[in-house]
Amino acid sequence: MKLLSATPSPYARKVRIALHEKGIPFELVTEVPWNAGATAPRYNPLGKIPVLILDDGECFYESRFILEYLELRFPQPTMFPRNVDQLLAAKRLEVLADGACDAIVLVFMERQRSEAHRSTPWLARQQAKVEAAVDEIARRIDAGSDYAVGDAFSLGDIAVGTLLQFMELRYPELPWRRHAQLDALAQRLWERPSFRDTVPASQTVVGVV
Ligand SMILES: N[C@@H](CCC(=O)N[C@@H](CS)C(=O)NCC(=O)O)C(=O)O
Repeated sequence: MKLLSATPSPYARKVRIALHEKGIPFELVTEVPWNAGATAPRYNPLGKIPVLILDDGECFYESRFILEYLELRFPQPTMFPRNVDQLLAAKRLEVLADGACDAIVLVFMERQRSEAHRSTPWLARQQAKVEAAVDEIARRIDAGSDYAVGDAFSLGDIAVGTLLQFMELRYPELPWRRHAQLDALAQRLWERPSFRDTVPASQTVVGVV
């Protein structure tokens, strides 16, 4: 299978980490989805990466849907806690982390505009979402554990670890390390081979806004 990806994308990175943790071989295809000539619209009507393209041509898009596909088709090792409360906790963390990433992408795009066209209230609205989501994630992770939820690596770790490293790239001014439990979790997660092999990197976006 192939994964259509972009180097800064936290959504593609979630999938790359899950593929790595599950030991599933795949071909990584990297592009800049915002730029002219991007192939994503051929595979995803929404024009977004990540897209997982199976050998028979079937496509899965939207990182959460792709992670569900991987979990259903390749259940071992599991990324979805078997305990229902822990599964719901991990999925909540994913909702919060993905939502924070969405707001950071909007901030990044707004900052691409010239100052005359930039909306200060819009930026403030998105920044407030990121800050509130990070506070809530810090409140909800299992502070006494090595993992975000329960006693095993899961979807919650993938989502939170990915958000925190995306902020290092795109939103370094947010002092998320003031939450000692997030700092400690990040240090542990970022040591994993699946995180070390997928550190986000900038791309040059041309002419979107
Ligand atoms: N909710 C989606 C978000 C995916 C997304 O926003 N991808 C961005 C790159 S980080 C993209 O491809 N944007 C191109 C566009 O919106 O035209 C997911 O989780 O997969």
